Amino acid sequence: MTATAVRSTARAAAPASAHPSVIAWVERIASLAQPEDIVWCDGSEEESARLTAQLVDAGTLTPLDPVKRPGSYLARSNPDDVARVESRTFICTNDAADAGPTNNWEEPVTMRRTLDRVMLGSMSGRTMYVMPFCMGPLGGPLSRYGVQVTDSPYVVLSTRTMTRMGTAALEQIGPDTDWVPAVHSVGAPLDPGQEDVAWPCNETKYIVHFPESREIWSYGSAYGGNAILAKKAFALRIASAMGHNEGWIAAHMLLLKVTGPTGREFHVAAAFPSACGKTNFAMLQPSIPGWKVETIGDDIAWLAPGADGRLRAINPEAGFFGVAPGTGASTNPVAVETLTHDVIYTNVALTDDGDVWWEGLTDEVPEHLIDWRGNDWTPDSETPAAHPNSRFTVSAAQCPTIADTWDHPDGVVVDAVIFGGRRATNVPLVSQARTWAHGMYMGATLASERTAAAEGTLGELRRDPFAMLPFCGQHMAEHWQDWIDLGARLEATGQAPKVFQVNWFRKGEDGGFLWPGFGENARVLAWILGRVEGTAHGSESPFGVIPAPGEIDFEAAGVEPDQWRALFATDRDALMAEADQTAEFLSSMGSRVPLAIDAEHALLRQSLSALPHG
Ligand code: OXD
Ligand code: MN
Repeated sequence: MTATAVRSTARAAAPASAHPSVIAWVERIASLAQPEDIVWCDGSEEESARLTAQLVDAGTLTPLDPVKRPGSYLARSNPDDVARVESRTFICTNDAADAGPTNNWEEPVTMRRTLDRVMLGSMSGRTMYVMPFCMGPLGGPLSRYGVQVTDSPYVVLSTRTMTRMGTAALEQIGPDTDWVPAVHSVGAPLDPGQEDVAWPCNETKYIVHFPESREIWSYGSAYGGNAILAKKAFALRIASAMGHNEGWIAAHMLLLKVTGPTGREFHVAAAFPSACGKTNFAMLQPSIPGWKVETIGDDIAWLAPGADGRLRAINPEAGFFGVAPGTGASTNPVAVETLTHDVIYTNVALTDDGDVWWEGLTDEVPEHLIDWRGNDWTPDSETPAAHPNSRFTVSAAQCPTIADTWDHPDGVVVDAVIFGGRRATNVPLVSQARTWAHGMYMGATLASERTAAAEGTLGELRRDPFAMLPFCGQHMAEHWQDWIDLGARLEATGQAPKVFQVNWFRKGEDGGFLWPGFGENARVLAWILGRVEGTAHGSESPFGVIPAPGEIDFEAAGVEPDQWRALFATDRDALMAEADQTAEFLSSMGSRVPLAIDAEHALLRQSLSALPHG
């Protein structure tokens, strides 16, 4: 098509409800990417069925057994397109200093030139789909809008599950609506007559964010966060910059609702780095009678003070894009039940009877599988059957523990904020921050050990402040300041949530985990809520307030008294060594580190120096 023809196609196909600003943008991108055709997505069942059939024909999706996994499909990606590519993810602020030390920065004008070059004709021979979407409940005060164009029907199906996508979202975009434009191309134009491949993509990849103009451009990948731009690119990176200007926070956090034995309801927001069990915690099945946990979100929360001065949160997403390996009946039975129907699986293994399998789904390993690359696999094979980053894409509404409040437009009131990493040493099972600033110090210094540490020494720490390291679209230290400012607003009305740190992963001398985790984490959650309610007294420690003797029945969780003590042990030398590493980390964040964080670090050092030697 000529550029003029492309433009007029974009306009002709636009629904009557499309705002002129959206149409003009679609025309502009169409004349750059030069697709064969343009389809405005309505988000309907019929559209989804049509695209699914098309993807089955193209070999991108394999239907699973309709009795074992009704409505479900398996996709196998190109083996070089299997994960988010952080090295190709850019934050293009006008001033490099505003992207901060943790992001790849590139000068916006140069980057725009590069994008124009790679996007020129990048969709030729393909259909460009226009997907209006809403993050958060439609019309909600905390919700925000976006429009993504993509040349991947697989990305359309994924976005339909992960967001409120289609006509209803488009109708919300009026003259005064700020909406985020997101351009996505797999970067694989087709010549006339050229046969397509099952998973088109390009070796060259760009995942680019312009936080100041609130734009996203993605080229070369169809996988997950690289391509479902509503998720990490919008709901975390662009949203962190939006929140900075508008007084709210985009957080890499799960949200859950807990009901205690008295019937009192609480809501909890928890930040754990990627692959530290957010989905498992969000779907927790408490081991203690009388407690119920319901799910609101498993990955992202948007947080803002409500009109009543209390902290409110929404899950901006509508689905779960979860890691399959490690999800099984013993680790997350709720996820296993959620995944029984209407799921798109990507890069898991296929069983001989047309079902899916991945490491950790069952204790028993099937005798024969087709692995994620499409090859025969047996238990003797040297590579995993499912890719370690294989995924399921499923609607949140079909989770059996989804809370009735999960899509409440005003969000839920957050009673407790939790930070947690994967730490073999030093960090106790649970502690409560003394103050909001102390809690923010816990968030800012969050880390996971890269290697299992030997007893008494400290493994190399991968810092992941607020679990946002790959997802912060602003200067990291400014993100910390936003949290501190949020606390000041909440404290002004005396209604700030309590802040806690947890660590399910501390190891004993024998290298084994000291705490069983999973359903037993409910005991920790119950203590946290006891602190919120004022029924748990706790005791002072250098880490903050920890459970007083008798406040957590650890023996019922199968933990011996000496293991329990080890979960809270303070090794002065190891803690001092960590404090030195933390000082280096804080100075690597530059001059924008909030004074309150530096002050907390000094306080920690003071309390460590009071610890007995040896
Ligand atoms: C995710 C991640 O996919 O954090 O949620 O990487
Ligand atoms: Mn995540």
